[in-house]
Amino acid sequence: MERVIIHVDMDYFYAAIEEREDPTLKGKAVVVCMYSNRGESGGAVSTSNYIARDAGIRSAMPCKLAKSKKPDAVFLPVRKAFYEEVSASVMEILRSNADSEEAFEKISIDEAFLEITESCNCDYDLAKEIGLRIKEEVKSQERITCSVGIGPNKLIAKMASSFRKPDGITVIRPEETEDFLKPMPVKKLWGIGKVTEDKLAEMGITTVEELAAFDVMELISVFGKNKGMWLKGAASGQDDSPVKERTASDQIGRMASLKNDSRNENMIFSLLDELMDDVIGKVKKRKVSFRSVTVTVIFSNFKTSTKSKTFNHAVSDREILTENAVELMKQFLEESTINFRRIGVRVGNLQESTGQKSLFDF
Ligand code: TTP
Ligand code: CA
Repeated sequence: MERVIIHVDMDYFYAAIEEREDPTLKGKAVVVCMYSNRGESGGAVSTSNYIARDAGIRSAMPCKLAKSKKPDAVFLPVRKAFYEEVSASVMEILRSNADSEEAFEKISIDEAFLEITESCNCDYDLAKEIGLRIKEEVKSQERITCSVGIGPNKLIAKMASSFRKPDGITVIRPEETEDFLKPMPVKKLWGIGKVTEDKLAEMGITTVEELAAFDVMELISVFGKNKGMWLKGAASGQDDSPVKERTASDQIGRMASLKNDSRNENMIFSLLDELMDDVIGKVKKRKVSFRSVTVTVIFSNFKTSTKSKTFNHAVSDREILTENAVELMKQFLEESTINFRRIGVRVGNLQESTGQKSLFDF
């Protein structure tokens, strides 16, 4: 059956979030570093923005080497928990654009597939409009950019999204897949790692076109039945794997900036209320219940802090969300003296809601 799949990949994700949080970083090279227990000298680059990449900085490179390539770059430590929150908000935007709640598959902190076969009725012009709408929603709600790939299956969609980056959109119609894939080096085929690439090179295969033309029996003799057949199919753009959520356990979250940095309780609690409306709406729509509530505050000095509460039972009531989120937010207000810049609320440890007890059963 004909399908239309979108793959979304956020651009320079961790560094883009840091840029968004601190406008003074605009125009500068930004490198996000994972520091080891040996301190700042032992870290590796997690990611960097495109200005830093122009200077030759790459993920996994020692931070020291990155520094020597671009001494005036801004080096920042990884804030994983915070990026997870932004990811949860982005994923909710993406999920809401899929054919159904289930036609969605997050594959990493900043990438997901969604099926839009029904929404676009297999019309690729309409599919492109949906892709552009997703980009717009992510940009306006989260103030970061993403790259979108659209194609007849996950393999093509995934490869299309990395075709134009950053802030790109690439649509590959079924009749275009062959021409799209042909000139690519085999290592670009999603699923081919370094070992396979080297083995193929030994066999004289370096482009997808060469792989597609290769005798399948010979591929099977080298790689075994499953992999051999997969290689042959992938090289001609075939992929039947469904878009399917891998883990039910997930989180639903929203974050937003205050109109201006402030400790004004009315302003903070009314924004928190809006965010909770949004979160609980999504909880109901996904028919899930949750076992934890987390509140995040980003202060005017860009420090991020989170507080969580976990329950014995899964719940889905707005009352419980409100009660706990408000309490956590009050703790933040009591403990801190600095203005708040951005706040977020998230529910986690999700479970299917069917047959779930409500607040009033306890
Ligand atoms: P990627 O999607 O591979 O990279 P990216 O989003 O930074 O850049 P782009 O997609 O525009 O090329 O990875 C997503 C995030 O995962 C990235 O922002 C940081 C993290 N990451 C690491 O921590 N270490 C790594 O080696 C890589 C590749 C990514
Ligand atoms: Ca990315």
